[in-house]
Amino acid sequence: MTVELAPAPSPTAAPAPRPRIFSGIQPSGLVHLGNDLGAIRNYVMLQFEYEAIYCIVDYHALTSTHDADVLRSRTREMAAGLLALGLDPERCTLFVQSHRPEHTELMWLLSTVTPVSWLERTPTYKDKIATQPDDVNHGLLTYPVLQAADIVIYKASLVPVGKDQAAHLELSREIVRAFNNRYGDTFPEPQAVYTPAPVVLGTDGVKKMSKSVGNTIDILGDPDVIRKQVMSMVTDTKRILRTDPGRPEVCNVCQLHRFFGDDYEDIWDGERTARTGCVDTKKLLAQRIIDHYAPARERYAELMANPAEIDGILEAGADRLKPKAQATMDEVRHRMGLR
Ligand code: AQP
Repeated sequence: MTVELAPAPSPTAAPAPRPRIFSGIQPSGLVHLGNDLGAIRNYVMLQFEYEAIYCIVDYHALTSTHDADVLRSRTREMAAGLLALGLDPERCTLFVQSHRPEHTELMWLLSTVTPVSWLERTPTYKDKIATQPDDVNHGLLTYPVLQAADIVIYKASLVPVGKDQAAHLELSREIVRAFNNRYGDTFPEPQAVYTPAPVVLGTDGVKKMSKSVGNTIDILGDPDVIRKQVMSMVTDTKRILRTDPGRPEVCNVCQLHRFFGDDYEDIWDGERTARTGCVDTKKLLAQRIIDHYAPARERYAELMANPAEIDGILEAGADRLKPKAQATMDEVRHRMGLR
């Protein structure tokens, strides 16, 4: 379910509490174009108007990443990436999930109101069974319950996510309803806030862009890598010869041009009339992505050279959230008859 965002409060109005938003991102690799177009752009915008809480979900990443050093460094990289793309620790709270272990206690409590059948029908669970058949761990099945706990422990009402997360968010709402029905009105039902971008497809042009699939465009990576990734993109598969007319509406490269410049209709026209070839269109896209993210790439390098700054921001974020997390847990334990 999507929501209309409330207008910004007028500067003369009495200060009202800002609605709280929450979103999480996995430290499972470098931040990619799908993350930015699908979610991070909203994270940055919303921090100005809402009480924004953003979480690097390392507990979730454990379902696929099993090397401790890799997870630790990816967590720091993800924090640097989010800060470089515009998260401002003065305006939002950025923290690491495992630094607030109350999330996992709440997850257990929520799991007792969650039928297993709801989890088994989750599309991402079915995908994971296919992509990591030798590692179908329990965490993959219960991932949506932890996700619900992440959101509701702060009683967040809005969740900026990519459209690929729609089914998970609906499940969070169902879990909240089940809890509230059994134990009384405790949590608001979280609602998704989407960017205008659809689910961004990966370089293969078929699957959603995803770190675990390896079809990403790593926007904060080396420009040569970005160029290589964009040049490897699958375009309109029916356009065989350079002189064949292209179909921009099914070409992933053409679709991505919508987000990098206001001349995409002209670019689409070039493809339709075979005035331009796929290679030209890809070269242009690669350059635009490289240019667009150049300042963020620079800031990312500065942050990565100063890990103490990143760690300080993450620690301060987790400390700031402690009273909120503990207050929710006190209420939930009381409602459920614990202690
Ligand atoms: N392709 C995408 N299109 C639109 N939005 C996307 N998001 C991710 N991919 C796309 C949004 O980014 C936020 C963080 O998502 P994530 O942590 O689940 O990142 P991921 O790239 O999806 O990670 P993995 O490792 O590849 O995990 P799997 O394969 O398990 O999904 C979310 O708001 C998401 O909607």
